[in-house]
Amino acid sequence: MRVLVTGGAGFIGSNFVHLTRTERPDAQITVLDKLTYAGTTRSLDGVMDDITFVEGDVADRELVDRLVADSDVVVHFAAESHNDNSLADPWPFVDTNVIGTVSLLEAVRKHDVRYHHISTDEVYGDLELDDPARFTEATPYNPSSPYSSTKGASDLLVRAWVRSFGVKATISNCSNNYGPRQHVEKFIPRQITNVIDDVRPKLYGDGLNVRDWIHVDDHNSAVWAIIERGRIGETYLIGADGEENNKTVVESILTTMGKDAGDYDHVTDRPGHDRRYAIDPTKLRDELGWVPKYTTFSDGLSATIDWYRENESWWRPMKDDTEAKYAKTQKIEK
Ligand code: NAD
Ligand code: TDX
Repeated sequence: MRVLVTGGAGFIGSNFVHLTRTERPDAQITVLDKLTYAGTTRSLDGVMDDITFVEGDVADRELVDRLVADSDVVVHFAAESHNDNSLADPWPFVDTNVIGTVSLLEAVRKHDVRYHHISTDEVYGDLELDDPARFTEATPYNPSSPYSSTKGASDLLVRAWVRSFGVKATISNCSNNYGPRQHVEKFIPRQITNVIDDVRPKLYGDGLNVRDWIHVDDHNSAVWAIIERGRIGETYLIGADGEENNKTVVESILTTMGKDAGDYDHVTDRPGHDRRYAIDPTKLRDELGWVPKYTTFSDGLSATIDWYRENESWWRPMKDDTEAKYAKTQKIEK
């Protein structure tokens, strides 16, 4: 099977490539990645000789048409992915997340190629802390940020291409991922690398916002289950019952790394900060028989801490720029 992976030099896409090389060695993988600030071929160290790597933009229609013509399945991970960046400058989010998705949809339509669209639970907006509800495939779209609204737009485009043009597509909306090779702008790697640098972790607002954490390998095993056994035209929510509030996560990072649990700062809150995300993965589990491997968050977190400790050369080049960007808008509040 010839698999085109967009965004394969980013966090989830690169882990997808590594997992696929290990578990499906017959797959012929081509990665299309623009190598933005968020992508690096160093995330593909160890597999570069076994794949075809193409540096390019998913919004480049001619390039995409050519690559899709030579593929059996497209897995579309490429995106601008960080909420804070989308508040500072929404344009790259529109170009990549919306226009880039249309570029791929038109190519898979023309060449009749199977397409899987990677999306996020953030398209559903947020839940109150005391709401017993979780997101399901039937939850109405209600995104809060430029990032999540462009992801929501891309999902709706996929649905329209399925209905109007019969494109063979599936969509997955996953909760917050953690694991190796995640950019240090994101919550968990930012705090782990801060602690390594003897800098106090930074919590937005009161720190009681809840995220539903899933290990990146569990996300990617679910993506393969959907590609192989999912029903065309369907959406599947991916989650591993991992709800934790941010304060608890920071405290776990600190204590696991031998520091005092209270050794963190509260900083300026994110504008429009979603309160809680929570996924009901019943459809994925019942219909496709998928189960996560990482069922204890603290074990997955410890393994992730070890990875950042052992791979400083991977994250060090991105750390200073990231913190300089944050310093422009975030002040310590207490
Ligand atoms: P990331 O920012 O780590 O990686 C994105 C990759 O896409 C980078 O390698 C970047 O160079 C590439 N890219 C960006 N613009 C491009 C363009 N125009 N053309 C080609 N390549 C381009 O993101 P991630 O966290 O790995 O997220 C991957 C996907 O998963 C995204 O679609 C995101 O919305 C979705 N998602 C992420 C999470 C999460 O917790 N990180 C959760 C659910 C869904
Ligand atoms: O320094 C921080 N301090 C902090 O308290 C950072 C970077 C974040 N936070 C908070 C904000 C969120 O409540 O931690 C939580 C997680 O933040 P992010 O890592 O920025 O993730 P989030 O905004 O929840 O979005 C992530 O999950 C869904 C991914 O970045 C998205 O791509 C994905 O769609």
